[in-house]
Amino acid sequence: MNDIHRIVEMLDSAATDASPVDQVTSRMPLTLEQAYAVQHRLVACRVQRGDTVSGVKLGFTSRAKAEQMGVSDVIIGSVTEGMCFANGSSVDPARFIHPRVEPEVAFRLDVDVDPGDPNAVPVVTQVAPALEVIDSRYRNFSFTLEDVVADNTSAAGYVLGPWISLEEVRARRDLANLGVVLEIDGEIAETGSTAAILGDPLRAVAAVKRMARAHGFALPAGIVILAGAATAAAPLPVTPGSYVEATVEGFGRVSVSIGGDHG
Ligand code: 0L1
Ligand code: MG
Repeated sequence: MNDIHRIVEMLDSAATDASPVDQVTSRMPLTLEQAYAVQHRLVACRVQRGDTVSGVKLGFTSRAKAEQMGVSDVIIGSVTEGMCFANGSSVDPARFIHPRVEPEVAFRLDVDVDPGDPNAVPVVTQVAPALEVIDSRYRNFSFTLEDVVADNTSAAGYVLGPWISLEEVRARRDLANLGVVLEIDGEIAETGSTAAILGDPLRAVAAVKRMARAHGFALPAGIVILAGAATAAAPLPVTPGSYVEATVEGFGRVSVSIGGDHG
């Protein structure tokens, strides 16, 4: 069994058992290329169990988070149908280790895009408010850039609000300067602006194509693009009945409540 295979098994079990592990790079070096190879294999494990890739996500899209990590570029990961919770539905926190939630903007890719084709344009015409649940499989959320890439960029769940026409939004508002509020149990947990997402969330679409080309991701029509967080992530409450809601100014709300047996 080679090292990559062992890392994939470790991170896959950590996610399925909701049990944290030590960061990979504390025991062995990992290049960025190897980290993406681990990530692709982890996602393949999910697909083998019957899940389907439903989209891609970017991380480190805010300057503050990139600086905190000492990185100058975004990272890319995959999200699956099994990670998608319906808007307003209830999620069992027992499936996570130490979940955090962040308000995001999502796009839907309208056309198949060959990331290697310089003329291929990633067209998006629909936009939605979104919540992303991140849950590092590493103890204490402690990782290097390579660790977090290997761990599929901490992807653990997402919720999409109503899709609306991008054209309609842009006719009325500046997509790059919309207020975003994250509320937990009716209290404001975080506030920010869509400007925190690469200066303009639409830049995420081009960044996804560039990252997909660099790191071997497919971009079929219909996938979701989670553009990145508009505020810092907040701990996802684990008390049943808790309620998390994000509002993106001018285009709606998205929410999830906490269910399950945990108190
Ligand atoms: O989606 C994100 O912005 C998270 C990227 C990974 C870093 C983290 O887990 O905080
Ligand atoms: Mg995110």
